[in-house]
Amino acid sequence: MALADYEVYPDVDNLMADIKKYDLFEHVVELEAYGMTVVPPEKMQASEGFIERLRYAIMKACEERNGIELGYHTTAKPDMSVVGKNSWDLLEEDEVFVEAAINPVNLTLVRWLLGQSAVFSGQTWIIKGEGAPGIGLHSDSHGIPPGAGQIAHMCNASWICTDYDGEEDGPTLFVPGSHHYGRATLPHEADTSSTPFRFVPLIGKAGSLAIWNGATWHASAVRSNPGIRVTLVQNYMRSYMRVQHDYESTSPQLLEKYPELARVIGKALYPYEDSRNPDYGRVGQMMKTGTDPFA
Ligand SMILES: O=C(O)CCC(=O)C(=O)O
Ligand SMILES: [Fe+2]
Repeated sequence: MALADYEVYPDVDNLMADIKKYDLFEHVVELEAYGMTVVPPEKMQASEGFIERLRYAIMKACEERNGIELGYHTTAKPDMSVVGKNSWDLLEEDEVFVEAAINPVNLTLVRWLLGQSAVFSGQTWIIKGEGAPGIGLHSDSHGIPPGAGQIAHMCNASWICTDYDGEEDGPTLFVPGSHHYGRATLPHEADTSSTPFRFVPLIGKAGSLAIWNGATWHASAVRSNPGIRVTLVQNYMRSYMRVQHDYESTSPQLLEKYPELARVIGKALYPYEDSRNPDYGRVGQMMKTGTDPFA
């Protein structure tokens, strides 16, 4: 008999069932030990053509919002001072962004890290052309002081929309195990050309999901290959964090169509809807998050 079969710890039993169903045990172990994992496309339960639709929607949003033409992703030569602008708040741009946010494999791993009350915090694209520079080592767990490293407080679940076959593609770089340090990098640790910390590149085919504990130190490599790297970055947080984007005003039609979205934007959590009167349903849900890291 498996421990989950006793059904005495529902917040974990439900996760165990999904981890088993989606064959994610190795990824959970990697998240615990290394602080990051890459789930290949064939495990992602995405609909046919999902990653092509997502890549297209990102490129279209970038073109429309920034008044540029990117062309095809294998040959695009974007002006790097323009493509990174206006890149947040994508959810209502196209329903493919909702699919990305509530993908069941994605949410299983997000909830493994942040508990059942994990809240969606924001989505942004990364479009990176030939010659684009890398960035230095950092933690995404902004606002978490040293001393609070026992659990994940936020996570980054990024959809890889173009192949990352090697460092020439300009991928993210990770310091395995650095989430255990429980602090952000200091300025003299951040430069990848001089840091004493060893790092590994994120390698994965388009359609993979790279997910990391927000405290895992990461950077990115220079892109030397032609064409563009396209990524959808998604951040999720515990309910006590300050989210990057307040999704409270998401269209009611969208929330009705996607109940999982209503849950993950924190419809059952603070803040109160009526600012003068407490909403006791929300109080109860928030109090429950204080009982267990998986709640
Ligand atoms: O992959 C990259 O270019 C770095 C991205 C990054 O730091 C992030 O998404 O938090
Ligand atoms: Fe980051």
